[in-house]
Amino acid sequence: MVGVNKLKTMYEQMVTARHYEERLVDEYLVGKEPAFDISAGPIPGELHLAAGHEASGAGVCIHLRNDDTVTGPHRPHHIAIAKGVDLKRMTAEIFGRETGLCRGKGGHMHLFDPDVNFACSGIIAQGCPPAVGAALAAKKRNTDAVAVAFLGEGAIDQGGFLESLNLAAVHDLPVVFVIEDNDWAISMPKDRVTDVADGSKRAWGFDLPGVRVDSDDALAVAEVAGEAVMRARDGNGPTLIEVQVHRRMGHFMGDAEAYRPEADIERAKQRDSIDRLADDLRSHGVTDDDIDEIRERAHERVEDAITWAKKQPEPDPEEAYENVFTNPPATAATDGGENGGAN
Ligand SMILES: Cc1ncc(C[n+]2csc(CCOP(=O)(O)OP(=O)(O)O)c2C)c(N)n1
Ligand SMILES: [Mg+2]
Repeated sequence: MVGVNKLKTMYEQMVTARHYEERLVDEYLVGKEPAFDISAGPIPGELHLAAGHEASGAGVCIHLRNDDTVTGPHRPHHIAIAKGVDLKRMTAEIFGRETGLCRGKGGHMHLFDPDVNFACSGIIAQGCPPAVGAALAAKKRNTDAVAVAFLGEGAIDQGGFLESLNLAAVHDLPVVFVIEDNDWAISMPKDRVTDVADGSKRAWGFDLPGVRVDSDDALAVAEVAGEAVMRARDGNGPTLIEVQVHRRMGHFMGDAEAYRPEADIERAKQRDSIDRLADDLRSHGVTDDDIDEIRERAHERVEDAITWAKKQPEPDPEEAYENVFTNPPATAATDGGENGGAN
């Protein structure tokens, strides 16, 4: 049973994530007209928004502590917020500022917050092996920390995911894999890449429990995830969960979605896990005033983070040479590139 206080926390996280992304849309579009130059404006680079995925991040992370590890995909904001990543430093990272989580070098797909053990990556399924590593470390250290890897349904044929399931199973590791099934991998519908409609069945090949949550119902996600996290914490091994979410927007900002049937876009807009959770809260006796107060608090926090981030300094260009595996040879800056530039 997930109590009303946890439901309220989940609601706040989901509202925060949705409003955060609505505000990022405003900021992202600045300077990108008339030609869509993704490097222009205050938020450079790609931006993948997770509106419609919030139930999965909040429903899973409500069971996690700071010492539990989460690895996320290229669409990470809702998960990062639910895991408790510092919203100001995350925003500064997205705006490419010096005080960002990665000193402005990673952007929105590369958010690393060691204080709450969160990481994400633009490479799909990439988070699975590190989550297995974190789970192995927790087990070797005799702690009851767990790890959770989130990935999209478009990533479940990646070798890294399947190898991770195998290692997790064979070593009984405290890890939970969460597939966010939004039916699309960029422009590729799920049924064109797999005959297995229920991705949680992949668990069967590894003799693991697999559970699918058929709708983006945050309460249902929280109940299933609660069992999986407890199973991992109690030393009883991994679980694979698939959650049906929906993509309310394009794959990334600037995606005209010409490939997507209008009816599918409409269907996604009709379903709103945030409204659904508000109804659940009302049925637990939470008043509309309480709900409004939560929304206002979330909106204020988002505004504070964005205002703060925009005031942060840009990194010094020289910093591009720091924290990298290799640097260009000393001559590269002066030889006009004749020697091939970076090695
Ligand atoms: C290993 C790898 N191959 C290809 C890509 C390019 N790519 C970026 S997102 C994406 C689709 C991801 O779909 P899904 O996993 O379902 O996540 P969603 O975007 O739907 O949330 C692809 C193929 C990549 N980032 N990494
Ligand atoms: Mg997808």
